[in-house]
Amino acid sequence: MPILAAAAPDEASGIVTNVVDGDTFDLRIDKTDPRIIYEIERVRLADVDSPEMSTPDGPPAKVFATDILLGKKVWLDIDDKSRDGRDPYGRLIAVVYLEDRDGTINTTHPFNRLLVDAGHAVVKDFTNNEFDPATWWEEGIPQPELSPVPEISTTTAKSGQFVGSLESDKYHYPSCRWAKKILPQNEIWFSSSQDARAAGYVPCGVCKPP
Ligand SMILES: [Ca+2]
Ligand SMILES: [Ca+2]
Ligand SMILES: [Zn+2]
Repeated sequence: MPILAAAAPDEASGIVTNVVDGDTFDLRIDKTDPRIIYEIERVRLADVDSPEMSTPDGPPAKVFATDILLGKKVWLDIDDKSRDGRDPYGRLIAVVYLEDRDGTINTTHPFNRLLVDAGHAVVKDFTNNEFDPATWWEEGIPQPELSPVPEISTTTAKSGQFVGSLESDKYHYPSCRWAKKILPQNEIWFSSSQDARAAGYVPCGVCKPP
C-alpha cells in the first residue's frame, strides 16, 4: 500500500459561483492557499468522472451538482502531488467538502462521494494524486452491482429522479422546497417513484411526486 497524505479538508474554501457540469465548478476563493492564484478558481473533483454534458446523463449530473453546490460554501483538499495542485487544464484537483448546518466541515461525506452515491459519477482513481477514493466509504468503493450508475443510465434524461431524506419517509421532486432543506449527507436519490416506494418512502404532500 502506498502511504497517503492525511486528508486535509481545510486547505482552502470559497463560495461556488458557477457549476460547469457534474464534476467541475467555479469557486470564489475565501480561505486561500499558496497554490491559489485567481480570485475565482475552476475546481475539478478528484478521482471521479461525471458524464459529459453532450450525453443524456450529463445534464442531470449538472442539476444534481447545482442543487447541492451553487451559492454554497465548500472546502477543498487540494491535490498535494500534482504540480500546483492542478490538472493539465489548470483546474484545481480537489476533494470537496460541504459544511454541516452548524458550520463544521463534513469530513465523512465529501461531495466527490455524494456524486457517486447519487449515480451521477463513477470512481476513476488516478494514482498520480494524493487521494484514495476507497477511504470515502466505510466499506471501500461500492461494487458495480451496488452502484446506481447502470440503473440511472437506462432512464431518460431528467426523468424519474426523486430525492428523500435518510431522516424521514417522504420523497420529493428535487425542486421541492422541502427537498432543498435536506442536508446533502442525508439525501437518498431514487431513479423512479417505484424505487422510492420499494424503499419504504411515500410521496411528499407538497410537491406531490407520482
Ligand atoms: Ca491536500
Ligand atoms: Ca487517486
Ligand atoms: Zn416535496
